[in-house]
Amino acid sequence: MSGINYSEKIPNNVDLVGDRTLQRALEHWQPKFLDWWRGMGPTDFQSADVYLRTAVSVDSDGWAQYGAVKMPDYRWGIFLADPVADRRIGFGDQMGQPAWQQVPGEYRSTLRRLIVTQGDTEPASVEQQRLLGHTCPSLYDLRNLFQVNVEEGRHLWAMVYLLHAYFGRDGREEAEELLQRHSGDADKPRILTTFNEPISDWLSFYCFTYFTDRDGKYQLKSLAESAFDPLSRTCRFMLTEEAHHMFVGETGIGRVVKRTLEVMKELGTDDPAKIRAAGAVDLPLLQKYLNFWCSSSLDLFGSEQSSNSAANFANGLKGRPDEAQYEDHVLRSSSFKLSTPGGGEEIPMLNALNEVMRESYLKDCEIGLKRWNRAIERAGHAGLALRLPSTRFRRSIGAWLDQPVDPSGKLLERSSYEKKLLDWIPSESDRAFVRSLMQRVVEPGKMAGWVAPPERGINNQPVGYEYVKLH
Ligand code: BYC
Repeated sequence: MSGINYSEKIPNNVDLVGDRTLQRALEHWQPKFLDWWRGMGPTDFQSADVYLRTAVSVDSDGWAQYGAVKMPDYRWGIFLADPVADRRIGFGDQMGQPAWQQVPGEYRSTLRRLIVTQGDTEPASVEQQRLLGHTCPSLYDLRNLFQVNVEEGRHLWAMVYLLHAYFGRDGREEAEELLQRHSGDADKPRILTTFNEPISDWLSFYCFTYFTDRDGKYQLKSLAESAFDPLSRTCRFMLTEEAHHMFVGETGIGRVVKRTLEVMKELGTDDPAKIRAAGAVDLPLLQKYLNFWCSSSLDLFGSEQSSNSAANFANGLKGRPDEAQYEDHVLRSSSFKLSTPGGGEEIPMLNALNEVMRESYLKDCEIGLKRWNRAIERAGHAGLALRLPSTRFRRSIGAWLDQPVDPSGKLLERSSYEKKLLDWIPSESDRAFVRSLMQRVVEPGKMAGWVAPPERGINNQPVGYEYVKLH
């Protein structure tokens, strides 16, 4: 089961040939996906040879094969993790009953909505990043961008497979619409706000892969717990691909910090103006980017109090990430202390699951911060340590929506909040400065001046390997 059949038009490990109707429907969608990729995917690099990894099996070890591929020839396909024998529902009111191999009628529209929302983010991120290749800081980074992009394309395939295989005509229509909405489109935007924010510079790309892909990790982990077994299996394999995206974010920001510290040492100053004049990203500017992307990604967990999340959990559709780590899997008798602008409030735990998930997400976000701050402290600049903004800061959804709160979580007078906001998130001139740094570097082994080289290359290749051959 683990092996992937690459001899078919659509590589898969779900025995697609055994279901001719489904195969035909997906083969009908395939050229539309390729048209979308050519029109909305990375611009101008379609004929480049990119050193990409491709899944060869869904085993946890050794699933990837590396080689030069032109992106439109990437073998996008359908890969589900192996089934778990006699898998049972692990949470909610139906806990202990057999997992579902088909969609129960009563949950059909909710499950479809969850799958469509997940699916919508995947092509959205490719669209957000489509121009980045033109300003890549190195061939190593360019290759990582394209790896992330083709895998987001594959994640779209994963959701489209579920829609086609389990949701009939409605599912096929939703699959079409996934290619028709576009990031930032005034008439047909992507569903979740963060996926309509432009990513026009590499600092934003590193922050997006650090914070927003990590939301992906948490959402996929919670869907991997689902009683709907095909969803669980597809999310389990998607998570193995997702790990690289967060690696790109964490090491990317780490390399920016490293380079900035080198420049500070060379100049003997921490004066942001001098650091900028030397072509590097001062740490307060990086902090603004972290504030922007972290707060935007926090919204992706939904409201603190959510009857949707309560119903999804109780019905077995969506669990908590790593559900097995908890003792109580039903949550009918526990409560959660929620902090709101009006003070504290005790609410049923079932209704607080978005917040529970947001809290564990933030803990995970701290890991990179600790690493970057160690480097900052070692360089003797502990006072410039980076921080995560409070979950109350700049929220567009939930209890803290539109509240005048500073990044430390303190409520301010609205007028002073408005005056200070651009001290906390990038201003237009900050963004213009970052854009000015974005000069394309494509000589093998060369690196832009604002980011340090990575510690090692991809798949044991040297850092100076020609990861993308531009023709
Ligand atoms: N923007 O009860 P509420 C990834 C809507 S990232 C706009 O507060 P709920 C990736 C919500 O849909 C992971 N609308 O929240 C990363 C609902 O509308 P309806 C993506 C929002 O439902 C990088 C209403 O507000 N996966 O994979 O508990 C690159 C009330 O909702 C937002 C998923 O998100 C928002 N931020 O949870 C590539 C998993 N937040 O239904 C990929 C699937 C909420 O009343 N989605 N709303 O019309 C879900 O589990 C849930 O839909 C959400 C919201 C977590 C998003």
